[in-house]
Amino acid sequence: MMKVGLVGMPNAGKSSLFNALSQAGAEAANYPFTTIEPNVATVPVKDPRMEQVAATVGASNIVWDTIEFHDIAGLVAGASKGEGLGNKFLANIRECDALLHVVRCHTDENVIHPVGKVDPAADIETIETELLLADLDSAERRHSRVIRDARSGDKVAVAEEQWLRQVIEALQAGKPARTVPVPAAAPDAARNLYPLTGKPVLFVANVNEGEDAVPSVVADHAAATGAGAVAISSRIEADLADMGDDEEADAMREELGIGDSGLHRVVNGAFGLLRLIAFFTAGEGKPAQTWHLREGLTAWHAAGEIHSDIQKGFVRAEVIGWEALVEAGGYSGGRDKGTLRLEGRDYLMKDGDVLTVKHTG
Ligand SMILES: Nc1nc2c(ncn2[C@@H]2O[C@H](COP(=O)(O)OP(=O)(O)O)[C@@H](O)[C@H]2O)c(=O)[nH]1
Ligand SMILES: [Mg+2]
Repeated sequence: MMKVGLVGMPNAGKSSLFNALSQAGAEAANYPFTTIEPNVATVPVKDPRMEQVAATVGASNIVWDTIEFHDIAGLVAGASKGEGLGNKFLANIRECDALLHVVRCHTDENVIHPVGKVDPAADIETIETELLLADLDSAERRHSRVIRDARSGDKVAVAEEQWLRQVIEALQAGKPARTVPVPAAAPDAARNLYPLTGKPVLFVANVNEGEDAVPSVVADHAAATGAGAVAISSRIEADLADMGDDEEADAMREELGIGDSGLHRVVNGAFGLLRLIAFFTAGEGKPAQTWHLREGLTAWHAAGEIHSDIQKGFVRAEVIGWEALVEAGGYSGGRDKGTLRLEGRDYLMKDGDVLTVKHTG
């Protein structure tokens, strides 16, 4: 399960977008969202490969992995210093795998702007500053710890210390941590710090009705900071979602020339941002399940996605590519053909692997 958080200035259009994503209208657009809390909605990520895998092994049913969207309200200037409910919001953001940063670009005068002026670049800076300051604080604390190990000559610590110094410099210059590549010699450096500005970001430019281009201030900023960007009109998407799938909504989409592409762009953009690979678990007479993992992680990490106990008791993994499994007609066929392999915990997972973890306990 991946968590995607909606952040942005008050009145930017977060809740409108969230509602659009979670409404029945989204269901009609092939995204059967479920609202599980007022500000949390999930959507299953369908994968046609899984249908073949499940049929091949005779699974009882399919359980789809989900993306959870969180409407995170109230990130305001001063949050990093605990202003308002600052700490709580930052904690919410910390738990997310990626962020949708909603930026008000529409110029509707009926909608109040918190500082009285529509200025996308300034709004982005306000939000990012809070995240940068929170990261600076944790990076400095982590640095003072790691520098001791680095002085003793520990190679990993030396690489991590260098990286932290670069991160601190970047943050001080107003650049997010994701712009500083993690060194090969300290692969866990980012996981140890877990910076808010290290998360992938998709800027959602909330534009005037009838526009569909990302304004250049937003597009340029996204490009300069390794983020993605899409344009939508949150209000129209919310209105359309309210209408559901009826002819009126279709006619309106046609008239506005937006199809159902607005929400598609957001969901696909969010998903693409995460740079995930899919893997599958499937057994006869049991639920087959899809999972997602960051690129470059191992069978041991995959086991942890399934269950912490399975990871703890990891003995070995049986792995077969989904196509090879379908081709062989099942696991025993794969064993005969040699396409089903035994792998250890450091096996690098590939997109489309079907995994069985042998574990103790
Ligand atoms: N004209 C216009 N108004 C919008 C748009 N998106 C949101 N709004 C309005 O702006 C106000 C704040 O939107 P909301 O989604 O609640 O913002 P949030 O504070 O970021 O959650 C509401 O009155 C919305 O109807 C838009 O694309 N165009
Ligand atoms: Mg809101």
